[in-house]
Amino acid sequence: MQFDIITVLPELLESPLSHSIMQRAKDRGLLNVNLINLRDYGIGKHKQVDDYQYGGGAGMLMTVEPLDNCIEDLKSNKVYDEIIFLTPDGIPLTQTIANKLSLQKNILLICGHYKGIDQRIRDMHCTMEISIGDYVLSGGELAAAVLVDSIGRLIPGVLNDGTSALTDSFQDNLLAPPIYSRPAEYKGRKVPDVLLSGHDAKIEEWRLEQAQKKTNELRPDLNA
Ligand code: 6GU
Repeated sequence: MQFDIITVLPELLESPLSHSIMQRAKDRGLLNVNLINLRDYGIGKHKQVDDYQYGGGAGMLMTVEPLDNCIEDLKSNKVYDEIIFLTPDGIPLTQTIANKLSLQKNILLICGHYKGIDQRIRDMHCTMEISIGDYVLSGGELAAAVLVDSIGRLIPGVLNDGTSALTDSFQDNLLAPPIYSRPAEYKGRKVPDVLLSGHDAKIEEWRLEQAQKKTNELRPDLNA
């Protein structure tokens, strides 16, 4: 799977996608991330990519021409399955969306900065607009890293234990149950007996109970 990411801050995306599971996915040839510096398409001597908004208002936005030139350049080499703008006014990212996107081959991500991007880019090029939650980040890069991570780990062969993505929180609309490792007792706190029992059916039953209890307490909206 190939992600091309348009950004004015490629440095911000390098590290988050170069460790742990994402790096393993790259090493295995299952994931490739190509960062495109929008500055290379900037206008004039100062390679400008931003300007004030028509109608007035605080803050700059990313202008239409550098983005359009950049996107057209990329499109001339490749057909994208989705062109996604990361924005707080997009649809909220869910596990269902990550699952669907993990089946695609080529995805182009556009990271906004400042106040956002000229609406005409969204109208001309974007097939999806995604938000990672109801709060505002200073740019789309961290959101893009979150999106690539959530999708990348779902690509078949990326996780070592092929079933482990299936037991994640949200995969079944339940929060994950508590988990424990050695030692069986620490500072007087004991691992629940059932987990040491070796009784698989009882363990599964306990985990489901705990997951349901936690979901009802913290996220009743998930099984509404
Ligand atoms: Cl995708 N971008 C920005 N700038 N802020 C956000 C976001 C995206 N999702 C939540 N907040």
